[in-house]
Amino acid sequence: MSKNIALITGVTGQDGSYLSEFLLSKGYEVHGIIRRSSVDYRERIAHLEGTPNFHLHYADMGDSMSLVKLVGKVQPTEIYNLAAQSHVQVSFDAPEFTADVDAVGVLRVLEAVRTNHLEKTCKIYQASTSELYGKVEEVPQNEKTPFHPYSPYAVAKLYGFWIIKEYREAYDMFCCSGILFNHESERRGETFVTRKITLAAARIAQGKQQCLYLGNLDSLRDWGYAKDYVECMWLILQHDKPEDFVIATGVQHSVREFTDLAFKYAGITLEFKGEGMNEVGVCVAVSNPDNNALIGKELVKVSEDFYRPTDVVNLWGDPAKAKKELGWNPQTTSFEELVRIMVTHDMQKVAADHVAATMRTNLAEYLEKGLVK
Ligand code: NAP
Ligand code: G4F
Repeated sequence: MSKNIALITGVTGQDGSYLSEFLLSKGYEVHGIIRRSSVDYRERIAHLEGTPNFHLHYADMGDSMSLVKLVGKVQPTEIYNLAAQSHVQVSFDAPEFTADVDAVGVLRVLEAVRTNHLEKTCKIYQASTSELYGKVEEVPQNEKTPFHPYSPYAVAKLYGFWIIKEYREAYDMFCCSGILFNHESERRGETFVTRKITLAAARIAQGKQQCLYLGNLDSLRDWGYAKDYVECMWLILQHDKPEDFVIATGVQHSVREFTDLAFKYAGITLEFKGEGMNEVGVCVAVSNPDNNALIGKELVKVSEDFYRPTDVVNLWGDPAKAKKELGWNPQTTSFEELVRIMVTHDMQKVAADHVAATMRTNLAEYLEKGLVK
C-alpha cells in the first residue's frame, strides 16, 4: 500500500499543530512549511520536532519557486493549505500582503501541484472561512448561502475559494474547501477575541492586569474547538468526491457571553451595565476571598480601538451536510467546555509565568549580591 504523505502549509499555526498531531496518529508522513523569522517561534509544534515522520521545510506562500520545489521533493498525496494572514482586523492594515498570501498563495499551491504533474494523485484541502458570508444574507449559513465578504481578509479568501473550485472543474483535481466557522483553543493566537479574553480573565484573577478592553460585545459567533475541527479537514479529503463543506457547531453566542463565562471560570462574576461605548463589566462577586478588592471594579470596558471599519456580526453555521455525509459530530466539545479548557489553561500559564519571572528576579538579585556565582 502506498504511503500517505501530507504537506501542511501553516504548520506552526493553531490548526497546523493540531492537524500534524492528528495525521501523525493516523500513520502519515507529515511535512510542514515554515518561514524564516528573526525569532524562531515554533512553540505549538516544538513537542513534535524529532518525531521520525515529522519534517519541516523552509518555504513561503509568497514565493512560488519555493513551493514548486518543495511539492516536487515531498511528492505529497494530500496538501492542507492552512497558511494565511488570518487576522481580520490586521487585513485592514495590511490588505496587499493579505491578498498575496491568502488569495494568490492558493493559486501558487495549485500551480505547484500541476507543475509537478501531481494533479491526479494529490488531493488539496483549502482553509476557507465563514467570513465569506460576511454581511450575512441568511442565518444560519450553509453551503448554499450567498457570500458577501466584508473585509480585505474575506475578499482574499473568496478568491481562494473560487480558484479551488475552478481548478476542480477545469482540471478535474480533487481540491475542496472547508468553510470553517471560528474555532478556538488553548493554542489560539493571543489577539483573537476568545484568547484575549481568557488570558485577561486569568491575569485579572491573579492580580496581573487591571482591565480588559474589547470592541463590539454584541458580535455573534459560532465557536468550536480547533482539535475537533482538524478531523473534519481530513474527512473532507477522504470523502468519495471533492466537495465543499460548512464546519460549525450550530450554536451561537455573543462576545459578551463568552466574556461573562470566561470570567466566571476564573472565579469572577461580572454584571454588564450601560450601552455601546459606555458599556462596562463590573465585578459583583469573587470565588477567592483574596480577590475581594475587585468587587465593584469595572474590569471590562469598551474601546474604539477594537472596532473594525466593517464588522461581521452574525455568524452561525449549519453543519448538517458535514454531519450527514462525513459522519462528523459537531457537538463533540460544547461551548461551555471550550471556554473552561481555555481558562484552565490560561490560569496555569499565568501562574507559571509568575513563578518563572520571580525566579529570574531572585536570581538577578542573588547574582548582584554575590550570593551565587
Ligand atoms: P494561525 O494560527 O494564524 O496560523 C497561520 C499560519 O500561516 C501560521 O503557521 C503562519 O506562519 C502561516 N503563514 C502566514 N503567512 C505565511 C507565509 N507568507 N508563508 C508561509 N506561511 C505563512 O491560523 P489558524 O487559526 O491556525 O487558521 C488556519 C487557517 O484556517 C488560516 O488559513 C485561516 O485563515 C483559516 N481559518 C481559521 C479559522 C479559525 O477560526 N481559526 C476559521 C476559518 C478559517 P507563522 O507562524 O510563521 O506566522
Ligand atoms: O476573534 P476575532 O478576531 O475573529 P474573527 O474576526 O471572527 O476571525 C477569525 O475567525 C474567522 C472565521 O469566521 C477566520 F476566518 C479568521 O481567520 C479568524 O480566525 O473576532 C471575533 C469578533 C469580531 O466581530 C470582532 O469585532 O469579536 C469582535 N471583537 C470584539 N472585541 C474583537 C474584540 N475581536 C478582537 N480580535 N479583539 C477584540 O478586542
